[in-house]
Amino acid sequence: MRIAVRGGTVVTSVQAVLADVLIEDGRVVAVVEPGSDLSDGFARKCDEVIDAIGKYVIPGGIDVHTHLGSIGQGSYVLDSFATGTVAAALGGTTTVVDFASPSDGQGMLAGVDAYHEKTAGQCAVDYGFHVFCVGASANTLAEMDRLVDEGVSSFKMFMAYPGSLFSDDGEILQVMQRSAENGALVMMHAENGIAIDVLRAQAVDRGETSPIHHALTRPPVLEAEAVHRAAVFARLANVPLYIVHLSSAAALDQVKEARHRGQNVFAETCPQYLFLDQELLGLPDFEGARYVCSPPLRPVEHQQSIWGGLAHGHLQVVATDHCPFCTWQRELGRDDFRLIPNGLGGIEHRVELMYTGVVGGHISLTRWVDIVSTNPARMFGMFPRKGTIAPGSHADLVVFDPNRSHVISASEQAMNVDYSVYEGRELPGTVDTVLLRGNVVVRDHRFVGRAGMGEFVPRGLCQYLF
Ligand code: DUC
Ligand code: ZN
Ligand code: ZN
Repeated sequence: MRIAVRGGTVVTSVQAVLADVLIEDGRVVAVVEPGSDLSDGFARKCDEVIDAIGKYVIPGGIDVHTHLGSIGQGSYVLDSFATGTVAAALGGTTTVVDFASPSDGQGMLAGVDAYHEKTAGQCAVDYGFHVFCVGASANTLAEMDRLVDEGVSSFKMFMAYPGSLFSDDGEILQVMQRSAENGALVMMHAENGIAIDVLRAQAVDRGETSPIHHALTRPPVLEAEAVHRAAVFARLANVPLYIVHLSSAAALDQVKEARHRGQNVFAETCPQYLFLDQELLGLPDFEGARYVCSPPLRPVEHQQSIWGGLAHGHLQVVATDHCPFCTWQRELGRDDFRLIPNGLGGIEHRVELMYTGVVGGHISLTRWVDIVSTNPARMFGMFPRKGTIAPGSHADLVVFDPNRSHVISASEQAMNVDYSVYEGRELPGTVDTVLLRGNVVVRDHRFVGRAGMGEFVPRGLCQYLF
């Protein structure tokens, strides 16, 4: 199968150039001057020529933080691998890395096996796994080694949620020490869960049970403290550290400090921390419950700092933490915000939302590609198979129309959730065509792929060290 994508501006993390992309058997074979003899000759013997004139051609988006079909928090995510990966494709994301979450008492290896079963034949885009790592038993540490060998090379730990996913300081240090040996990357949910639980109980005792108290009892200082503590352990163990879903200016300052010390401390943020703010949790009639996620949405002034962090390289990745719950599921916490299942949906809009940052002057075109595709690929051991457009790389491509705007509406979304936290927001550009390893999966904004086209991506070690 030979395809040529012709006449577009090819944007990678380093440059934007007018070029034709020539594809054979799922891989990029050449990126050449438009109209060159090579391009013309290839096009004459092609199965398909895609016209990208006036459009950007970027590497397929990589969303390294999703929770498709996950079970927990008294409810379950209705957006499954089948539905969520179609939404991903429509939004220009061709690879997701989801969290295999072992059920109670199940080891990490068994948890990953269960996720292989759950995803088999389901996914419309390529997919990999991280694993939730709770505690540091001898078995857990041994399983880590095995999983790294199997291409599952990153482990999420929680400084929040005492009594369930929480690991204590000693356990975190031990897992980091093991990662110094096996090369795994520790991903940290950095919030001080012990202190947060005290604040939550005190709030409920005072009768403060509505959704806004979810945010007020998880203040930025407890995120910043946890980032600092995790960075100290990473320094002791001499390993890199990846902070997930960074939400606040104070937490960002801690990342910057660690990086100034010379540490490989990295962080991702999510579109919700750039486009939504804490006031939404105060909406009347329990509508605020729709915006509950952890860490919580922050007061609007944090957004400027987070954009700055992305622009200046202190933050490296934008992922969605896609974990949507329907309105009826939020009802679980009508009388007590602690019972509202938390997480927001966004897998369908990340690439287009972040392009808003280019139009708004927050980030450059190449930085956009960097944070939605190239850095995630490098951070999680997929580069240069993924995350770039170069000879030999997977032909995961997005043709993006910067001149066609559209408005987000739940009535048109593919994500399996009954509302959109971005309802009514205008996006200045639109994903037009998407290729997954050389197969057209989105054409004219319509999904034309199929479940099962997505393949498991065994990943190597983090390639992002400086
Ligand atoms: N952390 C996540 O990464 N996702 C959902 C909830 C949470 O605490
Ligand atoms: Zn988390
Ligand atoms: Zn998450």
